[in-house]
Amino acid sequence: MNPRTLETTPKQDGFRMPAEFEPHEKCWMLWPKRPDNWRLGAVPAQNAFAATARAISAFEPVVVGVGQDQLEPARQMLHSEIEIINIESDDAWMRDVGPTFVKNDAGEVRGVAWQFNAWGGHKGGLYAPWDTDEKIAQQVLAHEKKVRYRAPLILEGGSIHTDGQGTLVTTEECLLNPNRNPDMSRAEIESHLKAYLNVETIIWLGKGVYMDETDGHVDNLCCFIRPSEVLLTWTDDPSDPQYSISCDAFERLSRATDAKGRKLAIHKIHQPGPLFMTETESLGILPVPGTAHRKTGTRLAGSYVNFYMANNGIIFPLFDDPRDTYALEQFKSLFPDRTVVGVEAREILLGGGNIHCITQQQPQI
Ligand code: KQY
Repeated sequence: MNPRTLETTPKQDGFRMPAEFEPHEKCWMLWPKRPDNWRLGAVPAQNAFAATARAISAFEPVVVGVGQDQLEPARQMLHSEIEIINIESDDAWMRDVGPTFVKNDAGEVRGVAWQFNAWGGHKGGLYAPWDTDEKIAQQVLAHEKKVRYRAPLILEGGSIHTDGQGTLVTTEECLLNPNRNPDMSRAEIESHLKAYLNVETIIWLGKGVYMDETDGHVDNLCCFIRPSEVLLTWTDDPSDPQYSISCDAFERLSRATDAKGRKLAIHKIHQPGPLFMTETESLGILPVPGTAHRKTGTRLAGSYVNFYMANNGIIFPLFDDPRDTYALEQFKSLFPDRTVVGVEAREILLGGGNIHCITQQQPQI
């Protein structure tokens, strides 16, 4: 059954996108399976997804959408507390293909369904077709009996972060990329963000993390951790291509004021690595024409910023890297009221994203 679709916008109806650090009803995920993106038939990735779901489920309910042919293995691998529902998908990035939830002051929750073209369609996108992914937001909303807004632009949830108080941060590399909405100007894109997320101030960063195949999703680079405070991925190494990207983001954030007129406190978190795909890893991925091929030695877009803020918890990626220990300590000091849990996430990174990309929070009513 399709969710009821409105012709109005969330702004017109008094709905806004809450920040991720606000209370959640539950967390949504999908189940990975495609062998041309995940090595060894996706089994190592499935283990990492299951560990992520388990870690989040200690703080809030988790629902995982699983394709019909994977229902049995997923049931075996996912902890019994995790709800499984049948949702078919092209891949497993709920952040990008799921709805963005919006909420009003009375506590009603609705969903925005964006258009999706697999991160660039036929101009640099990562796979085709993507029509099964396109239908996921409406299935989630139908399951939750939530009303839907259908936004008139291509956008992935990983390309935006909000403070829930009228400010949004995004990147030019992604949102202004001609492979998303080539006929829209920056002003038109801003006007859709304002209408569908009910924000007033948009902070434009330049590029996303070096070699990020999403064309620079902000969720790998920078996020709000509370109102007027952001966390930015960083490197101290001026010879690393990430250095100038992070310096530019730092300068833009330093100049910015949020929707309430506040300056931002900017916390830097040092990136892991740099990390690269090994030969063993790349050989485990099935090469298929039409799908982005992953080669040995490719630099991976590893970042601790790609973490999930659960109710009273922080679930962050571990990379088997010396920086993991510093990241853990930093998360603990940034979030003294939350329990910080690391999850081994290299297998998720090998698929092109991380913990934030595979999750989508549904706000509490
Ligand atoms: O950054 C994200 N939100 C998603 C990453 C998707 C990678 C697809 N291979």
